[in-house]
This record gives sequence, C-alpha cells and structure tokens, in this order.
Amino acid sequence: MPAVEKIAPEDRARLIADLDGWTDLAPARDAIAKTFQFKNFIDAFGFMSRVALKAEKMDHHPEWFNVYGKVEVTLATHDVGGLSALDIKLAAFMDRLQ
Ligand code: H2B
Repeated sequence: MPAVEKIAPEDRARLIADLDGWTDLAPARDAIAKTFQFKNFIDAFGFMSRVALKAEKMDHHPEWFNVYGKVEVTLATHDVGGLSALDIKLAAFMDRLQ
C-alpha cells in the first residue's frame, strides 16, 4: 500500500474549492492546475525557487512550465495516479507565496 492515497471522491471538490483558483482537470486527468502570473522573470523564478525547496522537503514535485513571468502548474501524485493530500498541501503553499 502506498504511503499516500488518492483523495476520496466525496472530499475532492471541497478540498479543491478551499484552494485559491485551482482548476480540477478531471475527467481529462486526475490533477489540478493553476497559472501564476508575476511581473517579471525574476519574481516568477523566485516563486519557483521557493516552491522547489518545499517540494524537495516534501519529496513531492510539481509539473510546471515557465515563460517570463508566467508559471503554469499542474499537481498530481504520480505514485497513486491521481490527486492526493500532498497536492493539496503543495497547492496551498504556492497560494500563500503568491
Ligand atoms: N512528485 C509527485 N508529484 N508525485 C509523486 O508521486 C512523487 C513526486 N513521488 N516526487 C516521489 C518524488 C517519488 O518518485 C520518490 C522516489 O520519492
């Protein structure tokens, strides 16, 4: 049994709604996504650097794509093939940095 588990279907919508502006990608994919917009590359990269340190601590890593001040983030837990509490935790951390 994996250390983390998929979020139960009955909890999913509420947990995502409690975050700040994350989109549920289901049914296309069991994942959440958000685009962060910063005023320039340095601010975007600063955000990514802080998230990178947190991700390493959590051993839980984002999928992301950066162009100048824009950072497109997708969160999913590859080990369980879907969304877990780790994704919610990392998403909330990113929201606090915004
Ligand atoms: N990140 C994400 N997003 N999902 C995972 O399942 C995952 C991870 N697993 N980071 C971790 C690393 C695992 O591969 C290592 C071996 O602990």
